[in-house]
Amino acid sequence: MPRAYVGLGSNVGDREQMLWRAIHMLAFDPEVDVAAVSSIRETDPVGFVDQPPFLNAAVAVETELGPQALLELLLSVERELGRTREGPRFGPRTIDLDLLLYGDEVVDEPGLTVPHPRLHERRFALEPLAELDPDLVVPGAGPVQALLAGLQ
Ligand code: PH2
Ligand code: MG
Ligand code: MG
Repeated sequence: MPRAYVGLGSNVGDREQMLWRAIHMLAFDPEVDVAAVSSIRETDPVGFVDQPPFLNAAVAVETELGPQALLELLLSVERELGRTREGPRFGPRTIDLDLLLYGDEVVDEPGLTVPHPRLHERRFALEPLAELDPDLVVPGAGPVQALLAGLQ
């Protein structure tokens, strides 16, 4: 079954509860198996720096849902957890679920780019991935370990 990796982030409200609620909602979906959950780490905000620190994690999921259907599920979980799209780009959010990797597939469609276009430059996303699978390779970018080693 295809294995995908989802990055989770929260920096508004009860951050840890948000992450766990999202993970439980994914696990509850009949078409998704949550195969592994990384540890949760606190990270400094990247991109839009004047905002509270994030909690970040990643999960490995096995699913017969294709990349678009999996994205729809992630967006619906975000909505159910009260995520709104107001505020600045990269700004504060109760919950963010990003499709980081979908097997070794490369997807470039309106609304969906896989691997996630900023994954290779984001320690907060690469570290939990490397924890889940140290041998992961990001299609088009290289081994996750090498990407981490290249960040200053
Ligand atoms: N998400 C962003 C922007 N900046 N910084 C950290 N540390 N963690 C995030 O999850 C994050 C961010 C946009 O999705
Ligand atoms: Mg994000
Ligand atoms: Mg997102």
